[in-house]
This record gives sequence, C-alpha cells and structure tokens, in this order.
Amino acid sequence: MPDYLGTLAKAVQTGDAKLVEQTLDEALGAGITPKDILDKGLITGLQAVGQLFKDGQAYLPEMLVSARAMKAGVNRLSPLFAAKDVPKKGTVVLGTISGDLHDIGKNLVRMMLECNGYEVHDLGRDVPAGAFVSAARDIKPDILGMSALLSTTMTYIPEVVRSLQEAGLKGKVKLMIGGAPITRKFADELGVEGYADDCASAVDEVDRLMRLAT
Ligand code: B1M
Repeated sequence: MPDYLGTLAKAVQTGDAKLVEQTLDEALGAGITPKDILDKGLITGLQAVGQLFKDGQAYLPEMLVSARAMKAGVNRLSPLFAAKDVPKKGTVVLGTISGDLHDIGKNLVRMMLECNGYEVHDLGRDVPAGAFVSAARDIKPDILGMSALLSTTMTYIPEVVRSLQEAGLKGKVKLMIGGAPITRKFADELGVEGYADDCASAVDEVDRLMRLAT
C-alpha cells in the first residue's frame, strides 16, 4: 500500500492543500481510519513544521500555509466524525485565549465534543476575559474551556479565572484548559477543574466534569 500517511504529513508540511485533499480521499478509500489520518498524517505534518520553525529552518509564512493545508484536511474529515443521533449531554463554551491566534487544536476539540453529544459555543480566538465572562453569564454552559498555545498567552488564563471570580461565576461553571504548553499542574495551581492534552482525552475530561457537576 502506498504511504498515504507519510504523503499527507509531507503535504501539510509543504502547505499543499490540494495534495492533502487528494491523498486524504485515497487514504479513506484504502480503509485508513479518519482518526489515523488526523493523528498520524495531518497532525504529524504540522508538528514537523513546528519543529522546523523551532530549529530556525522554517518561518511564519511556512507555518501559515501549513495551517491552511491542515484546515483543508480537517474540513474534509469533519463530516466523518459527525455525530449520529447522539443525545445532548451538555453545553460547552470554548475559546482561544486573548493574544493567541492558534485555533486548529481548539477547533479539533470542538469537533470531537460535538461528535460526542455536546453543544459547543465557539467564541473563536484572541478572546478577552470579558467575552468569557459574558458567555458564562449568558449561555450558562456546564463547562467553559480555554485553549492557549503560547507560553506568553497561557499567563492570561489566571486573568480570566480572576474575572470569573469577580463576576461571581467561578464555581458555577466548571473550567477546563488545554493547549501545548498547558499541564495538569498548571490547572491545579489555578483551581481549574479540567485539563486535557489532546482532543480525544478532552471528551473524556468533559464527561468526567459533567459527572462532577451532577
Ligand atoms: Co505558532 N507557535 N506561532 N503559528 N505554531 C507554535 C505553537 C510553536 C510551538 C512553534 C515552535 O516554536 N515550535 C511556538 C510557541 C512557542 C511557545 O510559546 N512555547 C509558536 C510561535 C512562537 C508562534 C508565533 C509567536 C510566531 C511569530 O510570530 N514569530 C506566532 C504567534 C501568533 C499569535 O498567536 N499571536 C505564531 C503563529 C502561528 C500561525 C498563525 C502561523 C499558525 C496558527 C494558525 C492557526 O491555528 N489558525 C501557527 C502554527 C500552525 C503553529 C504550529 C506549527 C502548529 C500548532 C497546531 O495547530 N498544532 C505550532 C508548533 C507545534 O504545535 N508543534 C506553533 C496542531 C494541533 C492539533 O495541536 O494546537 O496543540 P494543538 O492542540 C491539541 C492539544 O494541545 C489539545 O488538543 C488539540 C488537539 O489534539 N488542546 C486542548 C488544544 N486546546 C485545548 C483545549 C482544551 C483541551 C485540549 O480544553 C479547553
């Protein structure tokens, strides 16, 4: 069998959205699962670009075209993850924290939660504390999730927690955080109940928080 996953990873790395779509269709036709395509193809490619960027061998434009190619792949995969008659389990508000434009991971978390019966209100990226507070007050979600990909923006999470506290909402909504630089220890230090390090475990974690809520 051709190395579909390797080709997919390379296509994301080189930012070739057309090749991503074409290879993804071929991989599905060959019986490779959407989960393997996501984890071992698309995400692997994006991580490779991140490593090159870190090593000074790729620059912002390369990361940008890779992100576009990744999104083309995720758009193609989303319907395959789509929920089929799953009863509604709860409501989640999600957003990427202020100052942070990374939303691919957050969008995957949203997709997985929606597939697993959660209604998700996505506030987008670069979300200020006030918008999280308003959403917590108006939407009254069971869980409020924050994503941060930069070590400089994860430091904004305590500000959101403080704002929720000042608005009398801390404790009324369960909080959850995630993103590459985030750890369970960081969540514990902030008194944030939930943490997950990838989109699959994000579903398990939200399920766990829902059990705590009842
Ligand atoms: Co940037 N970037 N980036 N970037 N970028 C990283 C994050 C970086 C690690 C690259 C590197 O140096 N190796 C580095 C951060 C270093 C650090 O702070 N520790 C970095 C940097 C430095 C920057 C800029 C500052 C570069 C610059 O301008 N000089 C700049 C910042 C812009 C800003 O945000 N203000 C920047 C810009 C960008 C682009 C816009 C070009 C683009 C983002 C496009 C987009 O998202 N729409 C981009 C990209 C693509 C990356 C990398 C290559 C890939 C990120 C990604 O999407 N990963 C990244 C390197 C890397 O990750 N190896 C990098 C795939 C995604 C599926 O994983 O997002 O981790 P992830 O999400 C996972 C989990 O973390 C978890 O589940 C997801 C799915 O499994 N998760 C949650 C995420 N959120 C969660 C929330 C939860 C639970 C789980 O609960 C609520």
